Amino acid sequence: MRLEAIELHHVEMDLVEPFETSGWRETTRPCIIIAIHSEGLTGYGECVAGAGPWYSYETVGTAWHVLKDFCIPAVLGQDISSAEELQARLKPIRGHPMAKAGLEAAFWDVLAQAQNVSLAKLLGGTKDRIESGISIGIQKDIPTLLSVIEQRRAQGYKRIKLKVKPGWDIEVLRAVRQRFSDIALMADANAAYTIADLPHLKQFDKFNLLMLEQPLDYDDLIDHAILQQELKTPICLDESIKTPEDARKALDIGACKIINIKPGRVGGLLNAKKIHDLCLSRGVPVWCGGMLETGIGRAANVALASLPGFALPNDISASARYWREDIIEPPFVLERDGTIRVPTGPGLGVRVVPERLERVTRQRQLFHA
Ligand code: OSB
Ligand code: MG
Repeated sequence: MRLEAIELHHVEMDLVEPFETSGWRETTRPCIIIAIHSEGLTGYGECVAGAGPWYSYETVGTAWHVLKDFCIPAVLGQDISSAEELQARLKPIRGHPMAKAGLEAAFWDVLAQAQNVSLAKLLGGTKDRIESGISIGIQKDIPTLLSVIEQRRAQGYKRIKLKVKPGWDIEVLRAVRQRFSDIALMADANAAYTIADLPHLKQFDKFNLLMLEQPLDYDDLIDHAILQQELKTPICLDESIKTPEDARKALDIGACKIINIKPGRVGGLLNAKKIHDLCLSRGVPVWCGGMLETGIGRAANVALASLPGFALPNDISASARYWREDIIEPPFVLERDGTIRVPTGPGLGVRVVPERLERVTRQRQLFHA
């Protein structure tokens, strides 16, 4: 497929409610929507780099720069027939996985459309619906959190993930378990602890958690392996797994028992699939994480999560959990059984609504071959 034109949209959308983690708080979500025009088709991808370098070093600003000055020149006007080929062209560019992943996602969409298959099918997906979980940010107090959980459970979310940090952890989990003794519950620390907190972290074992996500530093594997030895609760790594090689090393040294796969964090859907394949071959469960995506990124995540190794509920919630109005149609909705349907139409299988994309676009740039 000849990549005739590529367009970048710097988008900003207001979240329906603020989202707070151990390290940052977001009220509006920026992202870059990438459109690839090829052979009369348009493919869309989302770059999930955020407003600041809080989750990882990438930001909308660094991703825009790297896309404009390096990634796009490496592929524009080229005839590229597979994601492997696209990845090879981007290989000289070190790091910047979110920038690369957004571009690769747009390519996957256009490739699937050209073959008249859904992205899920092209990736090797086997499920027609995916398990939907919800990630609940840090709240102002415990009563507020309990009512948020109550409301989300009533909506049908089958797995609840709580953001934790020192001072918002043991007491919170105890209160949640007292009120909801049997819900599927997990915690995500976004790297808020160190190995010196080991005695404190051992207390997490009392709450029957599905897993504890990324307790230690964002690039650590070694201390996680030490911690996992001492914890009954399975550790799930998010930030620390940036490549398929990281995943292999983490599993080899016992740094985690579960991996959260985010295409943006690992440099694209192809690498995401490689991590999935590795974990499936080793009997390690994976699930798809989220970065508060618009419907474009969400559609790609849903397609990915339809692969057989995605054995645990995903951080893929309904569009309404994030946006008053998504930029795609139809929006993703939660089915009564706590799942989200995998679109079956060609490519992403959802329609990007041009007026809505226009309305949330702050800046755009078109690159012609
Ligand atoms: O650590 O998983 C995370 C959102 C933004 C950045 C990092 C994370 C998250 C979430 C929300 O937990 C996942 C979602 O619903 O998109
Ligand atoms: Mg996380």
